[in-house]
Amino acid sequence: MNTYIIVFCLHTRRFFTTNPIIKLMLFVPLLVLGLSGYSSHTEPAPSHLQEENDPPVRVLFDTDVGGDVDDAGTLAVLHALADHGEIEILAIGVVIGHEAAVPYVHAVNTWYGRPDLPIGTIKGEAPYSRDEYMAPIVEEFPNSLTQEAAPDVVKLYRQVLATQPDRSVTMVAVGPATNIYNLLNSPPDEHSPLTGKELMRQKVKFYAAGGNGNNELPKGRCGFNYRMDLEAASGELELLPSDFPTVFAGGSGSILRIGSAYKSVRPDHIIRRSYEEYYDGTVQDRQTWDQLRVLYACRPSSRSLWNTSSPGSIKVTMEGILSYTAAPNENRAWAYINDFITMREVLTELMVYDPRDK
Ligand SMILES: [Ca+2]
Repeated sequence: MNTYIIVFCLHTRRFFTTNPIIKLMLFVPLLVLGLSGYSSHTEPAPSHLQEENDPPVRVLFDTDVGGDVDDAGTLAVLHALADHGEIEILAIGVVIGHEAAVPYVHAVNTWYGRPDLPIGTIKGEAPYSRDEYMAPIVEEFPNSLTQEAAPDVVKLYRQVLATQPDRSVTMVAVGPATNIYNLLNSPPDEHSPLTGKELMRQKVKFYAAGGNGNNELPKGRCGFNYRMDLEAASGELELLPSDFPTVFAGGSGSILRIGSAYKSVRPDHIIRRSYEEYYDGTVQDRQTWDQLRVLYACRPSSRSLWNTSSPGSIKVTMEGILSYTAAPNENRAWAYINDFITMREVLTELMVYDPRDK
């Protein structure tokens, strides 16, 4: 039943956004879906995921900004959480190959008052390169960091991790797994005598993974992010230490679409402008895979809005099939929203936040 509803929603996307009767018909089952707890496989966040972080949560954020506009909406969420004192953004890494990505992230950081926030970028072969909205924003808003001038992302991550307290860093990947896989495989360097895997084991307290974009765990096709670099996706799941939780919290983003709320903010809001460029001039709702990954990772108190699976093993094949196996001693889980109404309110407030209203 639940699977049927989700498949129906995905295959009627056009009607979902334009036809009010269809919208109502779909909303009611979604509400029931949420209130019913979604699935017998899941439960409110297990005890090891219910702990409150002492704010601010220290965050490393890895993005394929430019491919899809949910990354832009997620940068808005990050900066809002930082302005609320809930998180400290340690650094942002770019995993996409487009030359506008670093200047775009720098423009966003600058607009939110964080021009000095470290930005790293992939220097080798990128999983893909695309710009669906960034170039006009880079033209319109101040920025001064180029792709060439930005440091290598793995070097930057190693440098940042090495200087943080043990078990203190929350990592969030909202794009292909390439940068994280390269970090796991990185050798000792001037920043740390540890390998990347050892460094993550020592420093990371939580990892929000970028997979399950198709909303198909506990078993099914992986989403766009993992598909863009299956070797890295499979590799990260082989290498990630089980010392810290790895949670796939973005799946419900296929269903929860937000973005039209930008119509109510000032015309020069940088993320509103990004959504306008993505949709050829008028903001529209867009899926929220990446915002969900960040919120689950960065605001532990929000985890009651998801049902989280019991601990288990999660793997992906080279054919792109994700699968979960319950296992008490493994430290991976997937999570789906159980309260869509509240989640929409929470994410919308963070996305439309304007630092000029501080
Ligand atoms: Ca993304």
